[in-house]
Amino acid sequence: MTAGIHCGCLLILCLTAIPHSQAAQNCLDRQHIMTVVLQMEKLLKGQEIRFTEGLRIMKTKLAALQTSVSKSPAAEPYTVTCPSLEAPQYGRKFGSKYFVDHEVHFTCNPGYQLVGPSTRVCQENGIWTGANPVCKDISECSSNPCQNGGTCSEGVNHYRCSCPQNWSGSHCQHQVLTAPPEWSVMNDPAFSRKPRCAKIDQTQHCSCDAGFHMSGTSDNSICQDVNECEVYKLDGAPRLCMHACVNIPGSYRCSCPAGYKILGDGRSCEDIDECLALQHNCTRGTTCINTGESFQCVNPECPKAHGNVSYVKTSPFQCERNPCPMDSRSCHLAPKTVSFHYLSLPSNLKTPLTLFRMATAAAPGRPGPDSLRFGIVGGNSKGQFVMQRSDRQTGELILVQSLYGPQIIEVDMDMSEYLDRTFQAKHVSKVTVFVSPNEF
Ligand SMILES: [Ca+2]
Ligand SMILES: [Ca+2]
Repeated sequence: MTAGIHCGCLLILCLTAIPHSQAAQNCLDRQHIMTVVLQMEKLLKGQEIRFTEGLRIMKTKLAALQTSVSKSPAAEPYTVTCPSLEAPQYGRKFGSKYFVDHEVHFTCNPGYQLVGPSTRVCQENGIWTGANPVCKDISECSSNPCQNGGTCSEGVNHYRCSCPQNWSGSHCQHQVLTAPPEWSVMNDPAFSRKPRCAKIDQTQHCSCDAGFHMSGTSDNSICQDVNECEVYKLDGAPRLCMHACVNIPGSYRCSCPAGYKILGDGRSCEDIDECLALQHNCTRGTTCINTGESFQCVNPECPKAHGNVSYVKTSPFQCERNPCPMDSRSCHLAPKTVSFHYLSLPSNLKTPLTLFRMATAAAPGRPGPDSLRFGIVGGNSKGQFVMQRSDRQTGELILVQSLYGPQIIEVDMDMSEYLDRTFQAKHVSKVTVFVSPNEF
């Protein structure tokens, strides 16, 4: 269009530039101008055609543009979206809008672990941030929780260690023989030792001295004293000590009560015979009697004289009646001899048990009695003893109930002699039983 206007102006200039007076002068000049005008007209015509063609093309393009615009969904503005996302296998997806700046979140089912981003954001370019996450089975064993060669087995939300021989615990952390038992001495440094450890084939091997057992974990083991006294208190175990057991680090020892000594076997107790060892303080005139735990100083007295009956001491443990007047029956019926006997017994003896025998003997030159009668005639016993005849000339004092010390029991026995059914004489034995509090 601009070219056309430019050409029109050029034509007018040409025409006005020619004066009328000179036109007549030269017909050739006129001819020349006409040629130019024709050429100009031709040029203009060409310009017009091209201009018209350009307009037509432009109109067509505008019409096509108008058609395309009118056919598109003009109601909604143009928006960018991201492609839809799927929930991961064994997991869930939260969020269903896929426009710019919207977020989608991901989680996994129990027992599974999310690998990848938990959130993806739709970007302006229609692409999600990050990559799609996946839910992976949580490997409980991945941290190698089983120690000492244990085998880890996966479960849902847990694992289990299968321990090799001699190891136990949820992580195979205890040596089977050394898991701390109830009777181990804990929390006392004097009863603990460090184990001796050595590495063999990448594995730590530790051991304890005799009398100690290992406890704790394999990484942090300690040797604890075995309380032998407690171990042997368990049912069915042999008794370790006759009396008391004293636990010591790495071992034990037996102790005995005062008045007893320990024997060579290290466990048995024996009463100290203070009388034999001259460890007593009995005064002159008294006699030392050894008892369990201690001793007694005794000086038995003869029965007091009454009426025409009187006694004389013929030995430290024997009294004899003085001769009776011929006509005194009561004197003849009184015990002819009174003897004293002392027994030391432990507690809880098994019964029945014969403790004492009483016998008669024929004196030289005169016949012995042909019949004997025995009985318990005094003392403080309460049915624990019986007296019975064991043979023609002997009676026995039998313990029929267990005794428990400390206590002193006196039993007075008598033995009556008969000849031809006629009473001859009576003898009394006074037995004093010292019962020790111990059963040994
Ligand atoms: Ca011990
Ligand atoms: Ca003693």
